[in-house]
Amino acid sequence: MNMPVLAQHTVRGACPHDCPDTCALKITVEAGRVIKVAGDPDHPPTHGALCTKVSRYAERSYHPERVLTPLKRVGPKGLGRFEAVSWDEALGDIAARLTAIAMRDPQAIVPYSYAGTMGLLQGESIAARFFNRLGASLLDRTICSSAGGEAVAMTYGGKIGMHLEDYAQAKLILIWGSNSIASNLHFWTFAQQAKRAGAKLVCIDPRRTETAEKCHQHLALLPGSDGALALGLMHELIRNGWLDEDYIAAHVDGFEALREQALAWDPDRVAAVCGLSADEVRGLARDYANTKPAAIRLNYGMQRTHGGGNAVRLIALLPCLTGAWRQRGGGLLLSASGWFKDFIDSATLQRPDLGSGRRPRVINMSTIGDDLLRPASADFGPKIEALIVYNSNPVAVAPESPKVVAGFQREDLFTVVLEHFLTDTADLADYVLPATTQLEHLDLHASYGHTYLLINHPAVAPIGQAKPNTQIFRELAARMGFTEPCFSDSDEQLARQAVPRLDFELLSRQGWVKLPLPELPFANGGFATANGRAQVAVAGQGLPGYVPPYESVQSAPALAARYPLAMISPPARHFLNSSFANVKSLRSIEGEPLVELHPDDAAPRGIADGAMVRVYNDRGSYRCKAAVGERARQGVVNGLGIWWRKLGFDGTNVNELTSQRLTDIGRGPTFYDCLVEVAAE
Ligand SMILES: Nc1nc2c(c(=O)[nH]1)N[C@H]1C(S)=C(S)[C@@H](COP(=O)(O)OP(=O)(O)OC[C@H]3O[C@@H](n4cnc5c(=O)[nH]c(N)nc54)[C@H](O)[C@@H]3O)O[C@H]1N2
Ligand SMILES: Nc1nc2c(c(=O)[nH]1)N[C@H]1C(S)=C(S)[C@@H](COP(=O)(O)OP(=O)(O)OC[C@H]3O[C@@H](n4cnc5c(=O)[nH]c(N)nc54)[C@H](O)[C@@H]3O)O[C@H]1N2
Ligand SMILES: [Mo]
Repeated sequence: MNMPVLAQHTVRGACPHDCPDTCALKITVEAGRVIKVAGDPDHPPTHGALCTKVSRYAERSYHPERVLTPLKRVGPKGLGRFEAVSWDEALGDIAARLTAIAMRDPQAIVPYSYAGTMGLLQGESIAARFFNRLGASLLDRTICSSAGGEAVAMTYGGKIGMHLEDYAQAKLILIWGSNSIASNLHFWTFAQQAKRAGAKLVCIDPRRTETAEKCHQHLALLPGSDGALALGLMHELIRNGWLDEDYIAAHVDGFEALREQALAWDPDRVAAVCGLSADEVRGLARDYANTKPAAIRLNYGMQRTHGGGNAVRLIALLPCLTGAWRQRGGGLLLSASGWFKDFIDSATLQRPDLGSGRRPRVINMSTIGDDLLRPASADFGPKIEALIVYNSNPVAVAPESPKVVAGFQREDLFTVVLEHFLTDTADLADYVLPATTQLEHLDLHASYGHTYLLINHPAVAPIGQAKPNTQIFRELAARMGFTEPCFSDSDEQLARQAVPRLDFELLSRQGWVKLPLPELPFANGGFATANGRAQVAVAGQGLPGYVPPYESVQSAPALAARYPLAMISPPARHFLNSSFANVKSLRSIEGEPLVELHPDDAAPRGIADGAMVRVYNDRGSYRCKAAVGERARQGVVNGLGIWWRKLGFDGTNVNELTSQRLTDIGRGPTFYDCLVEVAAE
């Protein structure tokens, strides 16, 4: 059909970003160019609204600095100097280098990817097939959510919980470890509905975020003390006879042993550990026990400390102890992603069987700094000789960047980065391969904050010479001589393979389908554990308890004598991790890299609002501006993330200071478990 040149049409899309909201998009195209990206008014969670970042998605895709041809490094590593080369030359050379390494040991090749796009296709489909077939090291994808994710799965049997829409029915909502307005905006809409209908909103967060300001109450606890607070709430539930003994008897395994331990956590002890008052602890327990329905929106911000996993196990038990699950609008949500498990055929997408029985070693993405610097050994296996990075910017986002940078700078490391932009990571690559953005490729999206599956139709043809990740790995597979037919599956075929149980035609036409799930998931028990009951104790882990931070004034007094301030580094509202840091209009809203300090911490250090400061500890040092005010509580500083290093004042960002120590459960990073000192310049 001949379309008139200026005719507009709309395409159904999905936001690809790492965010619980996974919005349905309506993309307007005119003359082969996207002119508008809007939220789909018919998709209930999106409700026609987008965040500031994604409403500017076209600005990101048509950004003048997009990488649009394959690039090959010229000159020494790290100068970020490249020349354009053909796809043919780039893929031929990469295949030759990888083949030579694989002949010695394919485990010396490591994939490094995360959720730059959360798409099922442009994430781990052909890429996973490629690395499985190759026998490369496996990647343990822990950088965000594995502590809390594994903890909630130990308790409920999966990463499952309340339906997003039901928060509108709650009479009390605890927003726990989440800056919802910044990072879960479409949840906030439902919380606002509840608030208008009389619900009380309580925010539990060390930082006075924009969300905390809009709640009725803000409990600014010390980072990493959430497990103690949960034990204090249990203490009060037990002492005051507020337990739902019938629900516990019918649907919870093993509470008796924890009952004893919780009785040791009276409000005074809890208050001292959490930096709250005993009345705040008592009041929270009273509200939680006596308001029905009571909902908890737990988010990943509270599990980035040593005891993050145990804290999630304790908090996840609370709605089981009060029977909050019985009512619509009661319960808890950390992640909804487990609901998708039965509807997505990941074995077909990723083909672990292509490894033909080999069991490659596993590299934890959260310790990539140390691992790149490790020599070969019996324990570790071969030295890492090649890294293939896609959907991630590890040089900016991984902890303890001085080591990450030193690793990426190794002249004997061969690094390929599939990217849209010359990020901090791409700057250290041997080859940068231009990837398409969400406007240019097909994909499917599950969500970790709601229960709809979405499709993203390509709106326009690939820009420049960019190719979808799937296509790049297809072509690389062919160059490596991988002849299995699964390497020829098209994106359309992959999409159909991915969701065999859903109505693909409806999905394609409407843009989204709601999963068929029980309305009140655990009103009568029915958890996803082996016996259907919520689990208090878990084999190998025992009972949950309070695990103090590695680095805090209470748990590490000698370290705290030198570095007395606890630093957290939560996301800046107008960036998405490190994505969008290079979109000028968004960067200008964020201003400059900064650290927030309480006036009582700033004054003795002679730090004025707006002054340049140095934030430092034994791992590194980071220059930024001080924002003195009430966003920070006393004793805690907030270094908002995650700036690109090269856009910072001295070519560093906040991860210069964070450590590679791992969480108690899930082998996750402890970004918010970090003592520092701040000095005026
Ligand atoms: N605008 C925006 N949206 C985002 C992101 C982004 O970078 N920008 N990131 C996305 C990603 S990757 C994720 S994983 C999700 C979830 O994203 P999260 O990283 O969980 O982000 P936040 O909701 O900001 O939650 C962090 C909150 O936890 C608080 N916090 C820090 N330490 C503690 C603690 O020890 N205890 C408690 N109770 N609170 C603590 C912080 O002050 C902050 O307000 O959001 C996604 N959405
Ligand atoms: N200090 C500190 N560090 C943190 C956090 C924190 O709170 N504090 N948060 C942590 C968390 S929760 C997370 S999830 C991680 C996130 O870390 P990452 O997953 O690395 O996230 P981004 O920084 O957004 O980088 C994603 C990159 O993928 C690219 N990309 C997007 N779509 C595509 C595509 O289709 N193809 C290709 N090839 N590339 C694409 C983007 O351009 C971007 O550069 O960071 C962690 N780091
Ligand atoms: Mo994340």
